Amino acid sequence: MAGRTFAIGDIHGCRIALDVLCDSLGLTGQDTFVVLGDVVDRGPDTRGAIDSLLELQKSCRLILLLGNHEEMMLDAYVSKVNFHRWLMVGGREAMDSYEMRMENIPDSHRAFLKSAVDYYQTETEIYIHANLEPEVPLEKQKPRWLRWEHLTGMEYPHESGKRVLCGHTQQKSGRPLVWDGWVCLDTGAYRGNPLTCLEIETDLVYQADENGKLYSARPLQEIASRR
Ligand SMILES: [Mn+2]
Repeated sequence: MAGRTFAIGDIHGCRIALDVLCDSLGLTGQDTFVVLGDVVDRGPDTRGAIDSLLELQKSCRLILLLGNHEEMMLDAYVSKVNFHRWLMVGGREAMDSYEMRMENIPDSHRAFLKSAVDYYQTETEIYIHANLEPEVPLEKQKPRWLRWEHLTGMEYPHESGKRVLCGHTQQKSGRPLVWDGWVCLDTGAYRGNPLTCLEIETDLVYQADENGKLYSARPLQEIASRR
């Protein structure tokens, strides 16, 4: 049996939703699980979310993209100014899960964040955290676009013709946003919305929330909001 491919939107410390979702998927060594970035910050349990992904890494092929929040967390090691800036934009909640001490962050967690990549692609899809310039080849994209630039929902399809999967631009509706050549899977899990995962081969959407509720799988075209 050929493996499945999943992309999951911004987790932001929602460990319970992540665990419920992943348990329901039954991932195996054949499957690829693409984490679109922003695993850390804002939500209740950054430490737990990273632990869960480290565990998941043992049972499937896990690809972690670098989100702007992972970037800020790694930069927090570099200077006090960075550290305090990060605390104000969600880092405080992350640090709470480590009892507010950088020394409590396990080396394995830091190494995991450092292993994150800028993008991932297949024959048919491109996976990024935030956004990209549609006319620029993936290899030449600027880090600022890939990690920080918000979507307008009116971007053109990428020049490669591949479908772009991304997170970062929070969909307060709790539904993925879809338009020509694009899918955004950041559904704002940390603010009470469901966490969203898409199975690429079937376009089925899987969702769970931080209360532990698992939603039934639904076709992307049914559940998505559109531009
Ligand atoms: Mn982000």
